[in-house]
Amino acid sequence: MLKQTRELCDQCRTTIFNGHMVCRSCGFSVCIECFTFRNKNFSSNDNNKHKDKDRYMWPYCGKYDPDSQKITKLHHIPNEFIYVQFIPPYIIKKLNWSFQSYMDSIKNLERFDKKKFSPDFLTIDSYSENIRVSDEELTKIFEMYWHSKTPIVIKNINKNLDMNLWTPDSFSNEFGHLEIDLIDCRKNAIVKKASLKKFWDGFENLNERFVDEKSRPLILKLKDWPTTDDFKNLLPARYEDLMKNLPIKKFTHRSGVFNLASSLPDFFSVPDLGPKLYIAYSSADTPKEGTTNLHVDISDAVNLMIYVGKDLTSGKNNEMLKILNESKCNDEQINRFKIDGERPGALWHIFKPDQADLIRSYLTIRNIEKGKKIKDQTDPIHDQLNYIDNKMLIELKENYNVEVYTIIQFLGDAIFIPSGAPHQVRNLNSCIKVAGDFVTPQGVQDCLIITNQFRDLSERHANHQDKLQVKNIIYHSIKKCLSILNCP
Ligand SMILES: O=C(O)CCC(=O)C(=O)O
Ligand SMILES: [Fe+2]
Ligand SMILES: [Zn+2]
Ligand SMILES: [Zn+2]
Repeated sequence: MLKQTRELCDQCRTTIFNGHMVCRSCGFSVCIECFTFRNKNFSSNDNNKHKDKDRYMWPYCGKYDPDSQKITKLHHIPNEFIYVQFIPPYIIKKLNWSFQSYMDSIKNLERFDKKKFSPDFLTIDSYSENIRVSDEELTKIFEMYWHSKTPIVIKNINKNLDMNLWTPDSFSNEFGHLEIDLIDCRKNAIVKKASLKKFWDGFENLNERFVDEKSRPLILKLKDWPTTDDFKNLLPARYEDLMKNLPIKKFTHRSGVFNLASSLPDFFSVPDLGPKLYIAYSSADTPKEGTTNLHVDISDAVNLMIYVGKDLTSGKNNEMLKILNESKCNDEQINRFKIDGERPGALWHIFKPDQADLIRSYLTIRNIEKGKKIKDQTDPIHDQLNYIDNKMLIELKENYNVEVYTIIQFLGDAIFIPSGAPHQVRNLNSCIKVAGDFVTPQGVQDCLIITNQFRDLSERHANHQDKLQVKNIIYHSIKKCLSILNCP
């Protein structure tokens, strides 16, 4: 394998971990899932109008015909494919044997019940009675709950940050000259090459904002930034400040021992797991629209509220309290605002991964009822086109028994989102958040499930690319563990 690459399936573009099928004639290589699907799929697409693809949407096999000296376009015949592996079979066998023996030796360990829904998420204070709780202590608590797929909030992470680095002014002074694609949250459309200075000018000031055709100030979002650059290279001082303060380091840091992504050897192209900035204006006035629609991320993630802008809720008295009450968040969160005077940044709804299919059914039926056409290779969660408002949340509970974690993210709160958990966000004030992805032993199974779901999305889908390479991560993590445990 070449340095810094990953091997992709020529059909679905998912990373090939090891075994795959290769056409003897043209070298077209497909993953086992694509091959099996093609082999079993009798309901081919007879209306196919794609001239370079066959009825199964596979490219034709370019076979050189020595008689006509032309390349002929033939259908691929599964029988003419050969099975190829990157890793020699005896190594896989040995690893499997070591793994099974080790698992047998620990089989009496207590198993956790993952399915239980605890109605409330867990909030931990990283500054208990004004004393900083050590990361070891926080990690112990985190490890007790993370298998249960419950979101975890750790408060007061901002206490030791160098806040001069994280203000709108500091970003504007350093990066204001750039022109960057932003997102218009109302329309879910891209605003091409917008001035970052103007974006920052409008962050806490409605009069400075870009406006739409009806002269309404736009609700803009800069997401996943820096998009392609490494945060560490573009914003080194902020990276250092963040890494010093990001909790649960053994899991969240790039090199954390329980971040399985750290097991990938150097010769693989490293997946970009962030950190990334999410900076967006408030959507407090639009309760039916989210800052970020319902979606599932590819791995476990942590999102830290690093700056909350001025309250712009039309200057009305108690407007924010009204919004919080309507959100049905719990009393503890209301009191953080009402009594402790903390600054609410964003409203999160997080669902357990095993509720995703019920949510899919609900949204599909609702979209059909609204006259929307359901296209092939789309998905009501992965398409990120739906925001579930309060009325819909009630319908989901009443008709599908789907529960939701409603979380207000205050300044300094780090929210841990379990892999596979559908979630959506509505900013109640303009916010600067920073988020990082990581792969935990407790969450890796859901990463695999999501990777397979992304594989089924159309090629044009933003989520289609398998950037995480979770199968490689699993293989190399097991290998590393067994060698540390000194298993034969
Ligand atoms: O803050 C947002 O708008 C989205 C954040 C999010 O989805 C995440 O961090 O995974
Ligand atoms: Fe997310
Ligand atoms: Zn494939
Ligand atoms: Zn071929």
